[in-house]
Amino acid sequence: MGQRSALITGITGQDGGHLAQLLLEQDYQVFGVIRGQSNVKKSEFLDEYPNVTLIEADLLDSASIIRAVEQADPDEFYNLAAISHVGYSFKNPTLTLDTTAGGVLNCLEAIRLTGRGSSTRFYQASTSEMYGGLDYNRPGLGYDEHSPFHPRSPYGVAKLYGHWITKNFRESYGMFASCGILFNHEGERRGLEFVTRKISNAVARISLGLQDHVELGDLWPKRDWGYAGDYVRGMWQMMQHSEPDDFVLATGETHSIEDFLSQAFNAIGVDDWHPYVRRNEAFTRPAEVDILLGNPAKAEDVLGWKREVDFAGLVSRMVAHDISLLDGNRSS
Ligand code: NAP
Ligand code: F7E
Repeated sequence: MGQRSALITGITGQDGGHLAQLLLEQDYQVFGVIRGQSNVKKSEFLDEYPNVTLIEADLLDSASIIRAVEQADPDEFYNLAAISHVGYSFKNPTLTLDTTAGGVLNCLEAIRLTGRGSSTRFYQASTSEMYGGLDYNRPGLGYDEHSPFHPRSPYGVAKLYGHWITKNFRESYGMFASCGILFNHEGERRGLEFVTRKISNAVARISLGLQDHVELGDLWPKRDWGYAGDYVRGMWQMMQHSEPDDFVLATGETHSIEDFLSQAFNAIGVDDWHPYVRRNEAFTRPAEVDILLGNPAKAEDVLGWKREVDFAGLVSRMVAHDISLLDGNRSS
């Protein structure tokens, strides 16, 4: 078999970086979609991954995605691009709809219209936000591939369209199109706008005397938080499976933001985080997802997927990374 090729949208995002690394290690030829005429992440990305070929395209521009598919001629197409921030999606719902929902259709159509419907395998980044947390009626068991969907944000609603249009292309055209229903996954590459990285970065800055508090919204919601490196391995495993299917990736544990704060502040020797945290309504949402807990039994049984990093390990590696990053910046 010759060298395999993969096209990744969202390559500048958290999962895009982890996935590019995984595929390069496996000797794939990796192509990444990059948008914007002066994307600040471009040179940063190329410094880290000089062997990734970047293609200028935008999920909103269907012709550009067709050209990207023609240039990369991918064996595997990972659609990771999205407006992915839930809070932002309430403020910009139309852009979220066009990107996070319509963008998926543009990718699928690009594969089909370029005659690659039977040769290119497609991965869609579906999400636990499609469940919404309201119908959590099986305490302890968690959401699985058969649980009902009830999205609670423009982001969740848009992702549900992406999920169903991917299944529709599988059923209508026989495409190898799979959806990974991934619960929250975090790590050193997580954007600072997401709560875990916002906390790990603030805790690192507090420990170094660079700030004295952090402003957050609601602290009671619970999430099933795993490590992104484990989850991109699961994406790849879905693409190697004998048939297209949908899989939940999760840890099977759920923790509140308060739990995350305790763990993160413990890592710098602080027992009581309350003096360092202030509430700011700006970080709350019009509708909240109270609790998410996933059941990854199918991925474990069928794909042999297993997460390696646990909650404590995740928090401590994020805090340690942010401390060393800030230390390095201070001394350079
Ligand atoms: P992320 O860090 O927010 O990255 C999003 C990526 O999408 C960025 O590379 C961004 O590029 C790109 N993008 C946005 N709009 C675009 C457009 N119009 N055209 C092309 N690219 C565009 O997201 P992530 O955490 O890596 O997540 C990857 C995917 O998994 C997303 O679809 C997300 O919704 C989904 N997901 C994430 C989680 C999680 O916990 N991380 C869980 C379930 C599902 P720029 O650099 O140009 O902005
Ligand atoms: O919020 C609460 C917030 O923005 C987590 C995305 O990757 O995972 C992510 O979505 C919780 C929510 O992630 C702040 O209200 C409190 O209850 O880190 P988040 P998310 O909304 O769970 C899913 C699976 C995805 O698919 C998404 O793409 O934390 N929270 N205070 C806060 N959240 C933020 N961002 N900032 C705060 O200050």
